[in-house]
Amino acid sequence: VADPRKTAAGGLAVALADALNTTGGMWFGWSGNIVKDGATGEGELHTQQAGNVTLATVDLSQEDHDGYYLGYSNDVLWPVFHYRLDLARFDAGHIDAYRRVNRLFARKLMGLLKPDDIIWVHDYHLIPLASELRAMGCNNRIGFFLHIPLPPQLVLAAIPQHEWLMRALFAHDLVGFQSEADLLHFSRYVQAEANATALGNDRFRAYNRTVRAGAFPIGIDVDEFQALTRAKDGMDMYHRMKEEYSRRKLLLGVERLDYSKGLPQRMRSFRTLLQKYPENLNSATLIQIASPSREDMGAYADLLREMESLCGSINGNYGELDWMPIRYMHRNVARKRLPGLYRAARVALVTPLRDGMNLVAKEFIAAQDENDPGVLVLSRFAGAAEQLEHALLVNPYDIDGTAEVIQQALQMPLEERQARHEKLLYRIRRHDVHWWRKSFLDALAGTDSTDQRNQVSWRKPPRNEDVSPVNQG
Ligand code: ADQ
Repeated sequence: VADPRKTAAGGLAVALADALNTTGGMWFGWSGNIVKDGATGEGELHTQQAGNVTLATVDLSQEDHDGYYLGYSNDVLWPVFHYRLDLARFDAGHIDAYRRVNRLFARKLMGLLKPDDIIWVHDYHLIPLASELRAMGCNNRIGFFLHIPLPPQLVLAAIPQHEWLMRALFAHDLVGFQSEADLLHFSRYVQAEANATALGNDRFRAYNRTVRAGAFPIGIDVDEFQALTRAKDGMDMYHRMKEEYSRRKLLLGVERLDYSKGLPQRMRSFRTLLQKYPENLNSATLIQIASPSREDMGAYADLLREMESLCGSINGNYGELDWMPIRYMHRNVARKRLPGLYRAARVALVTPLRDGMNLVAKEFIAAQDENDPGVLVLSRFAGAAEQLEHALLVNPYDIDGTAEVIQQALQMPLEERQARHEKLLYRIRRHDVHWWRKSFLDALAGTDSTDQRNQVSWRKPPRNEDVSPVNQG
């Protein structure tokens, strides 16, 4: 739970705070604090007031944090939902913690609910929250939004508890995805695995319940981001970078250091660019900012080492006394300075291997000078590609192909840059974060399923001994 009064909280926190501020409401979730196992305070509910929004948070024990957050959420659901079965660790025990914490949250939340409250659940950490609430007799309207991709049926089916997870989605009245591709995966999964009936209007019937599902691509607050760009810190950053790189062409990548973001592939494409198009030597400079993320997990430590070694070798092989091809920074940039950096870049490289949406792509567009805009190179595997087809779309696995497109971006004439930027800006304005919030909440308000909320029997999740592949048959 982010404190919506702090501007550092960013786009999503701002959008949700807006929604809550207009009606008043409560933001419920993990406090971010871990208390020692068995210590008093474990699972204790804290509330504080932020304007007319109540922040209600629960602390987690070390064991619950490790099993629920690091274990099941980030070592099972995150890799599988990003198509990385090779990185998933289906260790027994994690599912128990995942269920235990969701049940703990449900219990704490249940005591705070009023009968006409609308509940909006966010993301993969909380898939079974609604079914736990329903089992406790909760009849409120509940919507769920998945911020990450939903993989195809056969990838999803690798999770030993896939059937239980997907059944839990049917405890909601509305389930929202980032893209049409995700919605299609949902529809195919439930029809193939749960014998669901598609009722039309994006409604599906399975497990004795009807759920509505839709694609609600998340956006950014374009006006807020443009105001940040024009503010002093943004402009200072912009001028500093413009001056520093006046004789060079600046390329930029910004993300969390995560294996879904395609960073090593991007570095290799940049290396190929320098090899194949030597006019970029001593000129093209890639600033790569990768903020630390989930550092206590093995796959992330491996990625950190790989990035350090790749950037070191590219700089060692191609660098000059007065020019380094890559400036790699393993840290955060202050949100108020980020737009200035985006605006100073000639090309943004947003090349995830898989991404639910990707807000960096949209922020980059919002921050550009429309008279002299930069070019967005975007992975076709980011959810954002469905809306932003006027970017230069790439397949990030294709190292040579991506290098060619980066060269095209660096060479793009002003007129074409302007024409593409105009279309992209139109898209991100039309589907901004306020549109996203309103369209989801309107769709949720329009669902009509009070009559069926109690009909389904919520099956217990499999216990450890039941989740081995042998028993899945
Ligand atoms: P993320 O995977 O975190 O989000 P993204 O959508 O790109 O990815 O959002 C990242 C946010 O953090 C942006 O606002 C960006 O400006 C900021 N940020 C990233 N790196 C930063 C850095 N080094 N310094 C400062 N700020 C940084 C998940 C899903 C996405 C989905 C979002 C929202 O994985 O696919 O778009 O949720 O639904």
